[in-house]
Amino acid sequence: MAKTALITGVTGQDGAYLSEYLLKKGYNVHGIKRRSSLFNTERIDHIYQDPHTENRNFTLHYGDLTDSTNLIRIIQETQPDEIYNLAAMSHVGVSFDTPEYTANADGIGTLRFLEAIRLLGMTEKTRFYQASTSELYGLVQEVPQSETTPFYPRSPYAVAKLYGYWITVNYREAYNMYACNGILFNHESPIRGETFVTRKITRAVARIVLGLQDKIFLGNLSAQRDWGHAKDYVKAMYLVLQQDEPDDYVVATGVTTEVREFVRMAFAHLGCEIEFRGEGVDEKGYIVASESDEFSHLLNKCVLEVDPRYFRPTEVDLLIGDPAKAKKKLGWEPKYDLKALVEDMVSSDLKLMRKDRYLREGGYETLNYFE
Ligand code: NDP
Ligand code: GDR
Repeated sequence: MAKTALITGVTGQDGAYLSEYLLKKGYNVHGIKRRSSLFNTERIDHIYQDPHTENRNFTLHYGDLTDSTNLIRIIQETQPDEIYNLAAMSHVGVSFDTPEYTANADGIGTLRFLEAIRLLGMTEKTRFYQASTSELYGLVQEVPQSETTPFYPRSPYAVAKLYGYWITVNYREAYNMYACNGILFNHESPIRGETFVTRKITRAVARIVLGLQDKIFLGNLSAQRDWGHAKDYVKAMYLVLQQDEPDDYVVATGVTTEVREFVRMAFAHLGCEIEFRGEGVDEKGYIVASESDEFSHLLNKCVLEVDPRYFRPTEVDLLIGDPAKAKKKLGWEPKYDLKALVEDMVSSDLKLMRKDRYLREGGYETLNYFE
């Protein structure tokens, strides 16, 4: 019998990769998406199945983490063997602007799911995966960070996720539920949201070299992150729910890199060398060499500036994970290193931006409504 999975956050980066991965494994996949005024299914359009398709194995339901009634109804209707709770207000910077909503969706949203499973009498049938995060570690207590490192969250997002983490552990212990946390470190891809730093960089690098944009403005260039590829990380999510006993796992590469270095690698992939001059808010990036004639117009141009508006009231300076437990117990092994990740993202954005430039040159730009 095919297993049934219910995925929240199905329209997001991880939801899209995980859906495709589970469909390939023969699962019936149900996804919860929010109603929005524009289509928001771009990342899953390639696997979408029309409601009139016979024997369809990918179904979308409208729902929201802040509405328990619909969560209960969807779980009852779909009877999932596995729930992957990936939905969240996932932007750390934005959580300082929307702290109450973030607590409701990311913190209490997790409780709503666990309680729905319990109320429906499905604790024996349904396994639950919670998308926990390396942001829980926050202010550095020890490195590398592992399952036993104390938490010290540094944003409304991380504090909300701390509740999600502990309520998952509590329901496991109190009601003997198969409920697990994947403590995932940053993972990126060509379909990463455009306002996270890696995608903001790869998109801007592509636009700068193609002459569609002059420069990029970034915040803290010295932050260090342990970046992996989302394709590798959704496989770990699946493995977490396939074990004999429920448990919590750190998923990371074990390598950390500064934001500044990510920028250097992104330009380097297109044969451009960037040099950083100055310090703090006065730091700037200049292109000092180019292998390709196509990009020689950038030589000696300032293409990067620091804008303090992107600084966070409290920052997480250094994340580096220890994935030893996931490797040993889950047999998980990432395929992508940072260089391969950067290449994948920059190549994809270069293709997208060439399409943009083609449209611009063809005169197909958006017009003002009243012109
Ligand atoms: P994204 O921001 O790409 O996707 C988030 C998803 O959640 C989107 O589908 C979004 O819908 C949905 N969503 C947001 N709020 C609600 C709500 N109130 N009700 C229902 N759905 C909602 O995140 P990622 O895919 O990158 O991350 C997946 C999960 O993993 C998140 O919980 C994130 O916090 C966590 N995480 C991510 C890491 C990473 O590096 N990517 C690392 C560690 C944890 P819409 O498309 O409509 O906006
Ligand atoms: P993060 O990711 O906060 O780690 O959360 P993000 O890419 O937003 O920031 C990483 C680091 O880069 C610094 N930074 C900037 N960040 C953004 N977004 N924009 C900028 O212009 C910029 N300049 C510098 C940030 O200050 C930070 O130090 C991600 C999310 O996916 C979370 O949901 C997830 O839980 C964690 O990763 C693990």
